[in-house]
Parts: sequence; C-alpha cells; structure tokens
Amino acid sequence: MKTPLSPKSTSGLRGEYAGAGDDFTVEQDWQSYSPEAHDRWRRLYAAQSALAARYAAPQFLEGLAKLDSAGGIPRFDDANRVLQAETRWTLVAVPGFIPDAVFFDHLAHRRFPVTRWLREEHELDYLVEPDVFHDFFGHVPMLLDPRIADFLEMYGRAGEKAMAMGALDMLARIYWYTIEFGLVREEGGLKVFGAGIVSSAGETVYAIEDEAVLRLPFDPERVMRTAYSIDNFQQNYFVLDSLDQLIGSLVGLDFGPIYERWRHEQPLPAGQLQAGETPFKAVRLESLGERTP
Ligand code: HBI
Ligand code: FE
Repeated sequence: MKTPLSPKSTSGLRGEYAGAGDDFTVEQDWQSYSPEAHDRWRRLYAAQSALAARYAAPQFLEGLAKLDSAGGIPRFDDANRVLQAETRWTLVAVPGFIPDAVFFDHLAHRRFPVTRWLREEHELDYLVEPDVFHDFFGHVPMLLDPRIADFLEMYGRAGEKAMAMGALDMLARIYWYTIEFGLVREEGGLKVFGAGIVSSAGETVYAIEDEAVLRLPFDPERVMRTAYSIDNFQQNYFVLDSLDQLIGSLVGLDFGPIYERWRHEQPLPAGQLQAGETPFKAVRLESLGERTP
C-alpha cells in the first residue's frame, strides 16, 4: 500500500507494466487467461462465496449475485454494463499496484482499477499485492452499492489535499479500515464487507469469530490515527453502524485540522484499546443458531 512509485519505477511489483499508458491502464486481454487460471478462479470463487454467504454483509452478496461470475475470470466489459446501470462506475484493467496519485484520479472519476493477473496455485489463501480475484471478487460487488460508490469517488477526490499536506497515510487508513477491512453491524450480527477480508478464507472467519481481536466502533479520526499490518491478519477492525455511517460521518468533516493535529505524530499501534473505548464482542456462530463446520 505504501510503495512509492513513479511511472518508471515499477520494479519489485508483479504484473506487466511495459504496455501501460500514463494512466496505467492496459487491456484486460481476457482471451489470454489459461483454462487452468479459469479453473483456479472457479475454486477461489466457490470457497469464498460459501464463506461470504455466512459472514458477508447482504449488500456484498447482492452485488456478487448481480456480477454472475462464478464460472471463470469475468470479462470486465460485462461487469461494466452492470456497473454503468447501477452506480455509473467503470472498471479499468491495470497491471497491478499503481501510483497513489493515479489511483486517486481514477477513483475521483468513478473508474475502479482492477488488476489483470490471477494469483498462482501456491498462494490461493494469501498474497500481499492485489490480483484480479482480490480486486474483482473483493471490491466490485460493493461498487454496486450506491453509498460505497459515492464514498469511493469522495475518497479519490480527497487524495490530492492529503498528499499536499503530507497526510496520505492518514487518509489511506480510512480506505484500509473500511473498503479493505471494514465490518458493519447487521441484524444477524457483525458482517464483513471489506475486500481484503472477503477475498481471504482465513481472515473472513477470524474477523468475525476470533475472541481476542479488537472490534471498535468506527470513528474517522480514530481510524486515521491507527496503524495497520499489510502482511498479517488485522489486529483491530472498525465497525460501521450501517453503510450510511461511512459517508454520514465524513461529509462536512474538515480533514485539514485533523491532518494538522496528527500528521507529525506516530500512529496508535493496532490492537490497542484506548481509554474510554468499548469494543464489540466476538460473534460466535452458535449464538446465531448455526454450527461451525
Ligand atoms: N493501486 N492497483 C492498486 N490498488 C490499490 O488498492 C492501490 C493502488 N495504488 C495506491 C493505493 N492503493 C493506496 O496507496 C491509496 O489508497 C492511498
Ligand atoms: Fe483492495
């Protein structure tokens, strides 16, 4: 998430950057996916959609159903017809991780960058960089929710100021703890909606069921101050009261003074309860009347 890149310094990242333009977009080149890659997608999809049925927010499940992509790596153009009709977003194919400024610019224009390549057989459960399974399965269903759709555009627009103020880390934590690793309260208990969770078998169960991990009420300033791990399960999650709270808590909030207050401070370590905070309890499946497999 924090790799500083210029258009010429993409070494160390997976993906084929040579053919990418200034906006880092490429053709998806759907024909070039091998039968083995489609098969790997089908298995990943089957495993994660079964987990999502139990652990993910209803908005994620609705979006996933509309995308109808259980059968193989989807064509982005097909998804774009659905997205255009629902929330006016467009998927653009990218080689992989792209520079912050470029990423923000795409989001600000309701274009969501989706990585072309699919993870290899030996990394089915976890990888650090985004691949097409993480980006598509994890992110695109929630792009069909109007609140997430609008939030992501706002996030894109906020990038420039955060970078100018040297507060990119603070803004990025909002994305991290919502779009990537967000939880939301639903009638049946806590549910996951973050792409980093729903695209990981281990973390989907852990985020909801682990007894020890901290689940804190979502508060923008607290989130902006909280460090995160990129190579392990999160040590804390933030829980929205509803998806409406995401935009509701951010519109009218002036980020400038918050950036000023904290940008030169060390972030709060992840997993640490602060004075006055009350965490949510782990939601055990038994309490929902279901048995663990
Ligand atoms: N590029 N492809 C891709 N995906 C991301 O999630 C991404 C990125 N570039 C920058 C970035 N994320 C973050 O550093 C920003 O949200 C700050
Ligand atoms: Fe992501």
